[in-house]
Amino acid sequence: MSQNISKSKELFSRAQQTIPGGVNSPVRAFKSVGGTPLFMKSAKGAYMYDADGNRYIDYINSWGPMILGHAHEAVVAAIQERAALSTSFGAPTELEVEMAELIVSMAPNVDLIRMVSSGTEACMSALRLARGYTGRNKFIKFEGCYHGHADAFLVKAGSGLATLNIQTVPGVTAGASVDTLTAPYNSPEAVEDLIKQYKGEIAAIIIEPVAGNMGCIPPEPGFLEFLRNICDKEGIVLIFDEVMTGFRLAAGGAQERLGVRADLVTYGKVIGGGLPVGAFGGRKDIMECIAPLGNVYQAGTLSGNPIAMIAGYTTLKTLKDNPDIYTALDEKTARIEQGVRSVMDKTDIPYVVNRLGSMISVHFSNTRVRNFADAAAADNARFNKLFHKMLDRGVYLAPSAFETWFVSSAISDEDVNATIAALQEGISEM
Ligand code: KE4
Repeated sequence: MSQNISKSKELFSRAQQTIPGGVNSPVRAFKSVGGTPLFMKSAKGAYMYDADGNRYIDYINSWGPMILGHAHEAVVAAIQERAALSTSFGAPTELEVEMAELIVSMAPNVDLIRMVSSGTEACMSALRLARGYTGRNKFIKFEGCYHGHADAFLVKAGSGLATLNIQTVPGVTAGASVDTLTAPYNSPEAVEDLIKQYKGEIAAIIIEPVAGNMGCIPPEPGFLEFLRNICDKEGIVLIFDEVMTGFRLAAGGAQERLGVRADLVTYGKVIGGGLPVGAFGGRKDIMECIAPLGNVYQAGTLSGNPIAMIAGYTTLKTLKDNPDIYTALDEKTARIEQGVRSVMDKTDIPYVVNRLGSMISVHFSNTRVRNFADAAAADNARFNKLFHKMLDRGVYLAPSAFETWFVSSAISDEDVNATIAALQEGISEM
């Protein structure tokens, strides 16, 4: 039962004439799941509408930002009103101060915060800052984690690189990645070995406190605490990349939800409410090394852009003033998990559901999925087939087994029921 997607097909072939691969970000290209990427025309609440008018229950939500659902009245009104006052100044504004104060009031132990325009910029700047603060060069990242596309991070990274199976990225020079050390997620032993081998040389450990770029992989009990302790002992800066988890797992993100404090935190996605925003912040003594206070240079023409700020501010303020949104998000996602289990338990297909809060993923694996190797070893061809079975039934999952599904607060019980019904039908056809 496939939808008519002739307009998307036409737009995709046209797009490929002027845009590499027809998309402005590789994960949108449906490369691993196959088929034609759908071109979206509009969205409202929990639903996206493609160029052919087909409606989809949205589990992408712009890869996380649309936590309140699409075209949220307050966010749209705030953007419309602000746009009339000019879209950019290139000078400081009161709105940026209000945004910084709001984030500091919501996020644990963020003394100072600097706005940028993407998660990539946030992570790139946080790493430079950690290196500048410690005077050390090397850092540890985890296989399958994705921290944006700055050169040093494109080593064993997740998200689109895992989806496209890009092991080494042409153009990332040895010089840019020589100081990048990698360890399997959830492996304290591997981290200990690296720290022993490079004693005194490691500036930072950067981690997605709940991994979302190899499917959803929560930290094993004690893993984040282990990282916190070893960083304290070794004078290493612990960076939580909360671009995905920030303001999603809780108002205070993973730091609040999991009770582990980082030294620096990076944000993106939700803090822009759909507009291009990233940020990095944390301990005062570290953040004070950033220009113009210190010499760790970082800058951006549109950093703190007023339209992006008002979209992010309105989103965060709505979340802060309505904490029951988080309870509801968790409950809805728990119902999705229960529904998946009720369908899958009636089959002989091995599967794993990984979930923490409103981050969830399904892996067709007969072992636990606790790191990238486990996620890569799953029957991802089966996921790719299921993706289209769901899409044909009006349910838009993340188009890769190496991504997390994102739930918005606009999803209704009926939408969850429809999702599970589509899964039931789809699986029975496989
Ligand atoms: P951006 O530069 O795409 O705003 O953020 C990079 C980034 C950093 N850290 C984490 C934990 C992230 O998840 C991301 C971006 N996530 C992907 C999806 N998994 C963005 C989607 C895309 O690349 O189009």
